[in-house]
Amino acid sequence: MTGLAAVVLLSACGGDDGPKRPPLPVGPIPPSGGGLAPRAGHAHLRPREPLGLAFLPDGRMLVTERPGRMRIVSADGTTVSARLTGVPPVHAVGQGGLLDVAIDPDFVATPWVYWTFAEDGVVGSGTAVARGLLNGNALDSVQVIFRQLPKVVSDIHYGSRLVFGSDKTLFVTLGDRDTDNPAAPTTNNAQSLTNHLGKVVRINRDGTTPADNPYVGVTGALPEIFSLGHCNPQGAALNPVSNELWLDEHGPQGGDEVNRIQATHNYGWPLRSYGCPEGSPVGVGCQIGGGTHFPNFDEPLEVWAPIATAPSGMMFYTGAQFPEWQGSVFVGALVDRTLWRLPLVGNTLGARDPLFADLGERIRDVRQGPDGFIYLLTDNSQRPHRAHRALNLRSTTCCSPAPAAAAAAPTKISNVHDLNADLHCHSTVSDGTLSPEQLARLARTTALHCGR
Ligand SMILES: [Ca+2]
Repeated sequence: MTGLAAVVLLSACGGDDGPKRPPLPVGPIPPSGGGLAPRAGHAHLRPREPLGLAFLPDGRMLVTERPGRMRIVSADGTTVSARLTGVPPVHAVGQGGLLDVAIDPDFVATPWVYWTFAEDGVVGSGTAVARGLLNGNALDSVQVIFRQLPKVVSDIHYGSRLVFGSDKTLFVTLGDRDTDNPAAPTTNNAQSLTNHLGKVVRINRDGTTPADNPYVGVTGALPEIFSLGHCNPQGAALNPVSNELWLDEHGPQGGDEVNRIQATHNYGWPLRSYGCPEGSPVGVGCQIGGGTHFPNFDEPLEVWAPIATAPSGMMFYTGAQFPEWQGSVFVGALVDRTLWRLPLVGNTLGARDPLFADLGERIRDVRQGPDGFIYLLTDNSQRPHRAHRALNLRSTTCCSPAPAAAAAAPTKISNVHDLNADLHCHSTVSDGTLSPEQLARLARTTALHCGR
């Protein structure tokens, strides 16, 4: 655990890797378009580091790779396209690079693909959102529709996730860019409405600001802001029942959170956290601001403390393939290398349950496919002996047929697909409905079949 914990202790408010730096000065806001030019001397690429996954309506998958590539994976996971053309250069340093990806709610009519990325500015870098029309293996008519302001001289805490609301507006989760240090509170940028650091913003699909955003017309506030006080939100999803945005965010040393996001609400960073300033002794006495968020800030729905889990992608499961898991939230974890299942209890969460921990892989994203199966995007880049297979897409496919059919129909339980196409396994069992524990066990078995 010591080695894994050290990964997170390196960051002021959770990143996932990269060297720790002291809080860095905020740089000037770059001129419009200034971040699109490639910057010389930034070829520090780490190949095949997948960060984001989005399904196309036909079951194929868009996958981002941090160094700046986007690819299409076939629906059966056996083939991977060449990199799509049209993706602007990214700041592929530290935690920066090509980040999340999403498709337009009206993709069939107008095939816009949206993605977030770390964009170079004249000074520093920042998270930005672009979109392009998917045309074969090309992204056409590419335009940057949002830029986090200001750019910052830091290579960590970019966030970010893209989630469309039920009204087809686009939520973007944005990290504090490591500008807030609770041990030396001099900036509190995540608390300020004059910047996009440590915020959730809400924009229209063309990048304009929705007229009903909560800070439209408020003097001194950036109108894109929807909520504030976030540290480094690297996972988000829309609650299918309430249509609210939920997210997970890295805390400092421990204090990772799941939050239910509401307009104008303040989630406390860097003034409150159940985590502690980095380097603190493990315990509750050092919790930032005493830990408790109420009544000044929104209490998190779930907390990992005193040890961080380093949460990544988030998903609400609604599919038919895992009836036992309907009504559960899933959160990937980088440090714990597990998939957390958190059952919804009304509008809050029950006790969490770790799945697939013995796969030993950092889970970057979790998505429900059009087939109702669960897909995990894993990243083995921290394991040198597997570096050549750093980009994995794993389908934990298991079937739980209707009880009447269970006795007669053999049940296909698993496919494991490796995006490098050097690994493709398939096996079957004849059981019927499976418990979550059985599903996890079978997934492990399948992994062993695949030589893992
Ligand atoms: Ca909080």
